[in-house]
Amino acid sequence: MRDTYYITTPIYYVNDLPHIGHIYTTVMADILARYHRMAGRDVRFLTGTDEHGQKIERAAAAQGIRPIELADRVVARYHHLWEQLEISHDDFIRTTEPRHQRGVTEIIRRIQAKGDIYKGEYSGWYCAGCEAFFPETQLVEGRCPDQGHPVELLSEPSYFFRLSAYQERLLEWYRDHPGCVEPRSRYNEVLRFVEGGLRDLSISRRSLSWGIPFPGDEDHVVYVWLDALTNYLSALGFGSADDTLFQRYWPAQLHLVGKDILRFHCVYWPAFLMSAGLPLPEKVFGHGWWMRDEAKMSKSLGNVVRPDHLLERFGPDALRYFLAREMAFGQDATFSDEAFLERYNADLANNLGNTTSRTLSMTHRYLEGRVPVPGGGGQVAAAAGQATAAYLGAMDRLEPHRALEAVWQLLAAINGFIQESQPWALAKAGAQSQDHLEEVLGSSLEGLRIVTLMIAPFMPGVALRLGLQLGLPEPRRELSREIAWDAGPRGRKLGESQPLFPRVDIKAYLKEVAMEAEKQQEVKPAETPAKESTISIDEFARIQLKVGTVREAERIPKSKKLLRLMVDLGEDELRQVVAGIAERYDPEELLGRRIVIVANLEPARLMGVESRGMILAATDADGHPYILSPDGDVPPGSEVR
Ligand code: ME8
Repeated sequence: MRDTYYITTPIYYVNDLPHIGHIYTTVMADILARYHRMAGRDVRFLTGTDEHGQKIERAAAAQGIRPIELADRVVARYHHLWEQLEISHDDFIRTTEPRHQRGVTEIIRRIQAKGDIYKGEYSGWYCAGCEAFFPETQLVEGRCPDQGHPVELLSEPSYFFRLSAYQERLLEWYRDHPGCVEPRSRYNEVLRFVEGGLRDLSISRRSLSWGIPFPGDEDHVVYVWLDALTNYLSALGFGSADDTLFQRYWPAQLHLVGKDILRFHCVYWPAFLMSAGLPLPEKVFGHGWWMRDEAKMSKSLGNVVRPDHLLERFGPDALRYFLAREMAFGQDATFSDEAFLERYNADLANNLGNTTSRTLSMTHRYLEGRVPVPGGGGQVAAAAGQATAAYLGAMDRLEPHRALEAVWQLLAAINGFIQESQPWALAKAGAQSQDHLEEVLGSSLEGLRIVTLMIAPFMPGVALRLGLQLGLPEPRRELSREIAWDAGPRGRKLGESQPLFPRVDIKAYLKEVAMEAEKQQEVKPAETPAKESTISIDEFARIQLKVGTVREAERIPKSKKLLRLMVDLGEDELRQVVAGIAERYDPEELLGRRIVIVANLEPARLMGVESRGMILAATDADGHPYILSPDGDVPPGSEVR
């Protein structure tokens, strides 16, 4: 293995705030980056934001601000979140930075010099949700085949990249490098896709202004995916005067992405690189999706989990652990608060928390905090040997969930050993059992030292605190040496003990969250305006009222009043709105119905579900809602005035 390790996450769109999906990729990349640093490698870990393109331009316009203002706001949230989650990235790239523009200009210059760019006319479908072009034959029921977003017809002059010329070379690359796309099922998908034939790719847009000017023809901007993918190079100084980092770290060892953007990373990206005469990345790993209500959690569907309350209440390490453990790396998983809380109590409070606290407190009590030498270690040493081998193998094979399983097996072995050996009885038995007592506590503590080391990439904060309690110095980036039995410093004393994960009363917690949400949902009576109070036409004009069609409706669990609706607002917008109408309307009767919504209302969370708008309804004297509908067949998205 080369001694540098360059790992990247996708750069995230700034059309909306981050959710669990973005956190997942970034946390997993962080875990791998930390692991490789501990193993002594020269790691470079990059994340960032993707700020150009139609999607961002439209999202900004909908909020009445400039795209860069929207980007600045969302980027600030990303920075804050990565700090809260202890993400240890070395760089954060924004595609609006000059260094990035230089990189994009340089890659296009090289591709052009190779003769792989020509001017033509693009005529076909475009999905703004995926920022991708689709031929008519690929559409599914008139929508984009990847994620079911609406598509729009485009017809404009465009620059094309000769992707078709790279079909054979790509197939060769996949065959010669069977590990270049993982997991295996995704590798097969990519292979099949390319075997099916490649068309040339439109790489410029004329009808869009929010992007990097196309070198040599400023009437066009660079297609957002060519722009975005190049971040992996431009962040290393590619195209800039100083390209030391580029020389040192390119090609990347791992592009970690979600499976939604595999084609861009495994087909377009290597083809661009081949054309530009640059080395290809060693591996693209496409992980699975976090699902909610059996649909992919996504910003455009609005069914996303925002991490705020979990982070606030349980801290970054519990969330990081849950994400890494619950999802088999590469497969899909469902996110639920209940699953989080159960794992928290079982794995963290109980297995990790109790095993450490009982071992530490006995050592304080019976040995005044002195850590005995671990000796041969018997069954704990054997369990540690197995666990560390399994852990290292799993981390190197990109199976972090299996690595955690191995750590928890070791914890179970330590716990079982304590149970069997009964140190409390040995302590009572006095001097003749002293050696045995020291042996038992010594090997349990040594097992815990190894556990601490192995959880460090996953839960850096907890590992640090646990390390202090065990009287350990910080790990020294020599994992393979430190992870061995009896490799800890001799003659040390324990630090002060503190509980790591206080148990949660799950029922009480869920009730508390539900009550808080109900409270938020109670509409505070507006201050009664004075009778003569009027608003100007300009003030009224600020309220965006739109006709929408209800596409999905369902009750929100644990709420009597609330329904979650997905409202089609025309163009490419499907909007999630929570409405307090469940006492009078059944979800089924609302499907297909035209309604009117306040479209530019500040987003709010009701019972933990995000609502981006409000449905207009009249209320009778008993407070029953009556939904307003247009008197005729106006299309969704029509303005109401
Ligand atoms: O696609 N489950 O940005 P994006 C798991 N800008 N991971 C998820 C997820 C989910 N439900 N939802 C999102 C883009 N992700 C482009 C990338 S890269 C050169 C340009 C994660 O903001 C996952 O990593 O839509 C996915 O690939 C990424 O967020 C998409 O983020």
